[in-house]
Amino acid sequence: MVDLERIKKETFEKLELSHRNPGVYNGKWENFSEKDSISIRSPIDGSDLGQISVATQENYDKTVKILKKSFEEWSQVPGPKRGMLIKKISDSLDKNKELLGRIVSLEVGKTSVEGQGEIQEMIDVGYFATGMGRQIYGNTIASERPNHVLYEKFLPLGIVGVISAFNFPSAVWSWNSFVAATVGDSVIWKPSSKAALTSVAVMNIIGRVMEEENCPPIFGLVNGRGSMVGELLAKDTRIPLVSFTGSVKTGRHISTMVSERFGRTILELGGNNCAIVSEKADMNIALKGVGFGALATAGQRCTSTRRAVVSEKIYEKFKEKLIEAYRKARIGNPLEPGVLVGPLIDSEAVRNYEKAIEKAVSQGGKVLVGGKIFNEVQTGNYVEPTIIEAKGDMEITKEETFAPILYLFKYRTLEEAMEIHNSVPQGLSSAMFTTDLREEEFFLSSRGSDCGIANINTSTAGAEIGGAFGGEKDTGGGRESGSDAWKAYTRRITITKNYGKELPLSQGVKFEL
Ligand code: UN1
Repeated sequence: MVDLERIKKETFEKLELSHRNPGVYNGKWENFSEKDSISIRSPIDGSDLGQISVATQENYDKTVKILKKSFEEWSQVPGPKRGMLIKKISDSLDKNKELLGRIVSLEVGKTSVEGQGEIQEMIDVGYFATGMGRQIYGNTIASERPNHVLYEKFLPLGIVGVISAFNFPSAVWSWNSFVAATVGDSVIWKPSSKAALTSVAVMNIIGRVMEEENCPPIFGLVNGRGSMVGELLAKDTRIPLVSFTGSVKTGRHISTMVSERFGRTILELGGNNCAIVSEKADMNIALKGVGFGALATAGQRCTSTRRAVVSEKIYEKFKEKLIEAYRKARIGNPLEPGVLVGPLIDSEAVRNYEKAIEKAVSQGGKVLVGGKIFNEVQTGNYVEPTIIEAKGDMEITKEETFAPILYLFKYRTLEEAMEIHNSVPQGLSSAMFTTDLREEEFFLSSRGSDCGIANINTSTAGAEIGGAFGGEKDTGGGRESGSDAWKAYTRRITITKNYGKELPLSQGVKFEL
C-alpha cells in the first residue's frame, strides 16, 4: 500500500506548495486572496489538497499589462536564443519530473506512469521548440516581375491565451506555450479549476528558471473560473489568439466571442475516436491498441478510443479476448504499482458515466463487461471499465462521455466500417488495425477517416509531440504542438521587394503617370 500522506507531504515540500497557494503569477506570485479560492480535492481518496486563490479582474489586467511589456522585449530576442531559454526550462522540468508527475496523479488521478508521461510530454515539446527556434522559416516565391523578390516572414503575434483542460493539466499548455514563446509571443494561462495545483507547481519551477536567466516574465498564470477569467480572455482585444481545450459547448461559446472581435482561436474540443479492426489485423496489436486507447487515463483523454468497429470474421474472438483483458485490468489507487485504471475526476464524471450506460441500454446496447461503480475503493470516483455491444445507430455512441466506456460494432464491408467510423460529429483521432496495404491506404484516403489524426496499427491515444495535434468537425479544426503548427502563433507578412530601376506592375497592368 502506498502511503499517500507521506507522498503528499514530500511532494508539497519539494515543489514549494502549501495549503494556501497563490493562483496568479506574472513574474512574481500575487498574494493569496481571501475573497475567493478554489479548493482542490484528490480524486484518489477525496482528501483535501489545499486551496488556490482566484484572480480578480485587477489581477488579470495587471498580468496582461506585464505580459504586453514582456512581449515587446522578448519578441526582439533572436529565435535561437528564445529556443535556448525553453531548453533550460525543459532541463529543469526533467529534474523535477517525478515530483511534478506525482502532483498530476494526486490532483487528477493519473497512474504514476501516466503522470510521468504527462511531464515527459512537456519536456519533449520543450526540446522540440528549442530546435524550432532555428527553423522559423518562410517561403521565397518566384516573382512574375523582373528584379523582384517575393517572400514571406512569420512574426510574433503578441499575447497568446491558453485555456487548458483538467485531463492534460500541463502538457497541452506546454504544446501551446513553448511553441508560442519560441516564435516570440508571451503567454497567459488559464488552467482548469480542477487542475489548478499542477499549474502552480509548474510555474514554481519555470519562474525560478526565468529569474536565473534574467528573462522578462513571458509566462503568466491566472487561475479562476471559466465564467470569469475565460470570458475576460475571450473578449480581450489585447489577446490576438486564444487556444482552448475543452468541451464542444464551451469551445463554441469562446470561439463566438473571440471571432466577434476578429481574434483567432485554436480549438481542441471533443473526440469520439474509433478504431477499425480488420480480419487482417495482428490480433495482439489490435487488442493492446484498443485496450490502451479505451482504458488509459480512465477514458478521460480527448484521444480515448470510444468505439471499436470489428470485422464480423473475427468479431467473437476479438470480443472475448478484449473482455478477458478488461477483467484483468487493475482498478484502484493510481499511485499503486500495477494499477491501470485510476479514478474519474469527480462525482459529476461518475454520474455522466452512469447516465451514458443507462442511455446505451435503453437504446438497445448490451453491457458485456463492467457497467457499475467500483465499490472496493471508498471515494466513489472509481468506475468499472465498460464494453457495450452496440445495436444499430445508437444515439449515445455519437456523444463523447469522458469515462472508460467502449462501444463495440460489427462490420461486413470496409465501406460499412468507414460509414460507422465517420458518422459522429467529432473528428479528432482514429485508428485502423490491419496488415493489408489496400485497406490502410483506403483508411488514409479522402474516402477514409475524416479525423485530424489517423493511425495504422497503433492506438487512437498517445500521440507524439512531433506531429500537429488536432481535429476536424466539432473538434474545432485547430492544430497544436509539432510539425508546422507554430505558424498559428505568428502573423505572416508577404513581402514584395523591387531591386530594379523600373516599376513594372503585376498582371501586366500599364499605368503611365
Ligand atoms: C488530450 O486528451 O487533450 O495523444 C491530449 C494523447 C496525448 C495527448 C492527449 N499525447 O493521448
